[in-house]
Amino acid sequence: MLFEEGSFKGTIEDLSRRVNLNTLLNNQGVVDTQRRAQVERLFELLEIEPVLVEPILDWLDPDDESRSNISAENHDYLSLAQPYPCANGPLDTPGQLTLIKGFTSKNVYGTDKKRGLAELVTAYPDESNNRGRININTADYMVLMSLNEDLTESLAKEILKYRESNTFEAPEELRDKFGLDPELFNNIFGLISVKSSHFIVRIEGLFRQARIVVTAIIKRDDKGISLIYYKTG
Ligand SMILES: [Ca+2]
Repeated sequence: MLFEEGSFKGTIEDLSRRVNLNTLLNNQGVVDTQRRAQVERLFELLEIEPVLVEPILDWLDPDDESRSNISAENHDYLSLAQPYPCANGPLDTPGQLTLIKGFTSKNVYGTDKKRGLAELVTAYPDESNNRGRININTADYMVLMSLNEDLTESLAKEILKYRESNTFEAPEELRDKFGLDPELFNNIFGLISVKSSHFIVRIEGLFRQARIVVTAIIKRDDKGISLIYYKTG
């Protein structure tokens, strides 16, 4: 959009098209094995070692006991040349992955040739009722494939094609429209939804020589829209 001496442009992205890494631990703090398997598949698709899910689990969990040599906890991060504490709690943004052992700007943000993890994961939604469910109407094809090893690339691409002119009104339509094996559908049923509640909004404004970028996370529910995270810079 243009106005005198300046302009702004913005994008909005649904976060239920991504995998919520905070759901690797369930509400009781126990590893959710189904979500762990999903994240490991996503890592494989991105050519990231699946075992790197372990340092994420240790970053999230409240204790200070490393799961393995591959992982790390507070004492490891505090021993670095530039030390910082382990969060021992949920991620706020995918960018925080670069703080976790085994993650670099390359595997988090990608390269010219390869996609990075940050664009496919999120820290939202955090509510227990729809926690981390993937919206099959908007999910990235790699995220669709991460739902189950039997959800193939060709099926994911068929789903994307179907979405060009259709909207899933219920998760069951995925089974019915694509003749999904009932066992496959039952395995992914708990991971999917047809709704989204959280969105990331990015606005870039230019005025004369100045540039400002605003990133915000907004939540939409029965009560309307609320702002839950905001950053400028
Ligand atoms: Ca920990």
